[in-house]
Amino acid sequence: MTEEPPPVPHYLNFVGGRWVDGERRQNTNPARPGEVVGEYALADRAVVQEAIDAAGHAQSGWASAPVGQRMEILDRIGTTILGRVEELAVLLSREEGKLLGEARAEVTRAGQTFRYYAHQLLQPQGELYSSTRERAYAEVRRRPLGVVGVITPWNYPWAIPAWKVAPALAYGNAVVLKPAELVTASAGELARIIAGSGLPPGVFNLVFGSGRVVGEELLTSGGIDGISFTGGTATGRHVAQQCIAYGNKRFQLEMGGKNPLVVLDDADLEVAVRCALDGGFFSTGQRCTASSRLIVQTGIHDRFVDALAEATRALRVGDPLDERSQLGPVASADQLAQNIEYVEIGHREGATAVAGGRHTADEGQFMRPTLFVGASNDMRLAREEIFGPVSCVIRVGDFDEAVAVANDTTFGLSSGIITTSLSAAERFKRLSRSGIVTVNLPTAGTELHLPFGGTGASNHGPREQGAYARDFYSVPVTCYTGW
Ligand code: TXE
Repeated sequence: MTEEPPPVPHYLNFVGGRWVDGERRQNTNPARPGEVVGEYALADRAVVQEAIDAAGHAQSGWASAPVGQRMEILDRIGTTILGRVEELAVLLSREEGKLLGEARAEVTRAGQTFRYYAHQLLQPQGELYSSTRERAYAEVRRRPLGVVGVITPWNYPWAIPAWKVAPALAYGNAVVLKPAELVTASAGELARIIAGSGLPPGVFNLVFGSGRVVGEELLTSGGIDGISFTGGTATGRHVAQQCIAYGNKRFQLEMGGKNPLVVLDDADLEVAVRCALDGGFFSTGQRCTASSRLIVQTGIHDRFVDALAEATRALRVGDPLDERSQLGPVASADQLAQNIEYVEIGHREGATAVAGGRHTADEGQFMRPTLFVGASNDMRLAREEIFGPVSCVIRVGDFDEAVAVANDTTFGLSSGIITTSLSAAERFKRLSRSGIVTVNLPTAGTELHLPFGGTGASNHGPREQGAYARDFYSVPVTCYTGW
């Protein structure tokens, strides 16, 4: 049995079914610096190891629990989240700066994800084959991966942990979750809900702390069988190296993007502007699927730039809890500094800001969305992930040039095209090198039942979400049977 969690706003580590205290840190509201959202307890290396050991002890019992019980628990977690959307969305908004509407959608998605994986357990779990030998057959079964370390970023504190933890639990694994330090209240609430779901102690564990201490312990511990990571590309590369060096762990990496949105001459201008605005600036540009490169054909270029610049300037930046706001604050001071630096780089590289531009001190942690024109694809502005509300327009002559520029990136997460030509849309789906392709829709905005992931520097390992998630969280076992 688990103990009662402490009252809000103190969030503790959850280890082997117990709440474990540690050195306390505070978590503040990016929209109102100084307002404390919650306090969380840091785990040290010993606590992390305790969590890994607890997971190791609990995993096989959980894997052999009746499917009905596993379904019921996952369903209960999802239903509890869905019953508390409003309250959890306000907390998420205060903690990360997300607009309340976006926060509601995200928390809802997390609840639905747990329920989705509850029902995935009723899908076929293997395949039956004939054998080339006489009086024999073969089957491919699935065995859980084991103990999974889940390392998550700050930009989707509910959706990303949910789409990793839910399939991990569904397929019989035990989990140690390490969330980003900016969003510990959301993770703490998720842990409380899981703690009250009837999940056996040790199957799910939560440890708070830095990547350098807590994350590193997960990467190097012999008790971890696999790591599922979402975050920056440089960190992802390090995760890969450590996983190989320490026990050849399985790893799955979802990293950055520099996603192109192509606008052809035949595009519906209104659709193009709506998609560029959403993909580039909504969620303050803090989405790995954000479209920060707008690749626009000459014939529509000037009309598109004029309309988009006007729409960008009209966006209301403000308190994320105010339903009239369209853009909230930047999630952290570090991220804001990075965004400001990239705007300066854009100016230095010779691009022209037609909306937004230089940041002023009185704007606090809020930033006006910035649209650059006259960019070329070799500028840093067009090559490096900014992760803020900064887009740049690159002018191209025709479809072939647009595709070449779109594909000229080390990343490959998402790409989009705005066109009324069925033929152009079809050719783009075939020629784009990214893992997600959209037509007349923003490059951001994925659905939980479909695979999510990229190519190149955006991804390593099997896809996340949907039925594809099973490929990471389980190991195929080929069985031959003679009779
Ligand atoms: O990410 P980090 P940060 C990109 C975006 C952003 C940049 C940095 O460009 O500006 O990354 O953001 C943990 N061992 N994205 O600093 O550091 C860390 O504690 C183990 C894109 O937030 O990659 C956190 O839990 N773990 C991205 C997680 O890794 C370590 C979303 C991600 O942190 C670790 C977020 C280590 N040595 C940022 N170091 C997306 N693709 O959506 C850090 N971590």
